Amino acid sequence: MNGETNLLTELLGIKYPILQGGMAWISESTLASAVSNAGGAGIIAGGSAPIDYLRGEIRKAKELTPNPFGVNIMLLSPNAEDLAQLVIDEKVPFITTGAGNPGKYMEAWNNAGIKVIPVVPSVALAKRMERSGAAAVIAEGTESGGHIGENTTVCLVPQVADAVKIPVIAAGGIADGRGMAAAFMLGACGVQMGTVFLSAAECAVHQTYKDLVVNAKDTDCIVTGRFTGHPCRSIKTKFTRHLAEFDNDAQNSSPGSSLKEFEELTVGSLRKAVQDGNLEEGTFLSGNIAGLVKEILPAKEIIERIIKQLQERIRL
Ligand code: TUI
Repeated sequence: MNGETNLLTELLGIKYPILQGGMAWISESTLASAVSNAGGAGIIAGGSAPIDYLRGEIRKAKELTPNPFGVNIMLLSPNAEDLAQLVIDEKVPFITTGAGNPGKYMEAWNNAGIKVIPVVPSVALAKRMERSGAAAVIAEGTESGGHIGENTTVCLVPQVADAVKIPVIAAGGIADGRGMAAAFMLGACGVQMGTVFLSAAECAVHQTYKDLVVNAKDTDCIVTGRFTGHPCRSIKTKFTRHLAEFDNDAQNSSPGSSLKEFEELTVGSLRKAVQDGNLEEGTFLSGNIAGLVKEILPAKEIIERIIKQLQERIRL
């Protein structure tokens, strides 16, 4: 490998082994096509969006880039089943999955020739996914934004890399060429990055969201919702500090009583952040690496800077 092409670039037909995280409400056709046009793998996030909207986004991206792009399927979403079929109908070349085990869809996707790349928070799930026919796995450390597992990137990636033969992509806490070089040292052959692409000029989140990311420092993220079983990392605000109190309260009282209140507070909170920049009721999902992200740049420039930094450090 010369620092650029490798197993993963060959698998996906991309120039650089960089995947853009499929971020619900955020990763749509404009961002995904900008990343794919820049030589990375752009990804449209299904989230819980209506299927007709997603079909439109996939078709728009096909117009905006001649290069491959993928779709992320968030398995907790009520639309997961329909989206699983949509990616087959639209002949999407590769998909990533998150927030669950995609086992029940694997056969249909493999039969359709779709390359499946599940996010795995553990070695056990990585092995199961390899057995089910995954083309690669994304070992995502707890440094990530949004829904997170427990293990860190630096611990998880080498263990997954030792456990499977398929390509391993590192995610969580990576936003520059140093992080990417470190991921290679840990045994990954590519990276997935979400937070740094929140700062892309083509990323359509509210300006308030971008400002929070580029002004964040190292200690500005917080995890909420551990007591629900679906912990989420976001930027610290008055609202998310309040949400974090539920975790402490749940230890001292019956979690059931506070679950309903928590759900009422958080329903729609990502949309309120992304579309409205609502600091009072929005959840601004972000990875712990936000402190490293300092400016708004076109996706092409983000990727080229990262590859330049990478090449200054490693030649494999
Ligand atoms: O999925 C993500 N990040 C997300 S999804 C999301 S929307 C959401 N909002 C509130 C609660 C839950 C989701 C926001 N951010 N990242 C990929 C990811 N997947 N992280 C962790 C996992 C994961 C967890 C458990 C993958 C598989 C898994 O399997 C458990 C099992 O069934 O074996």
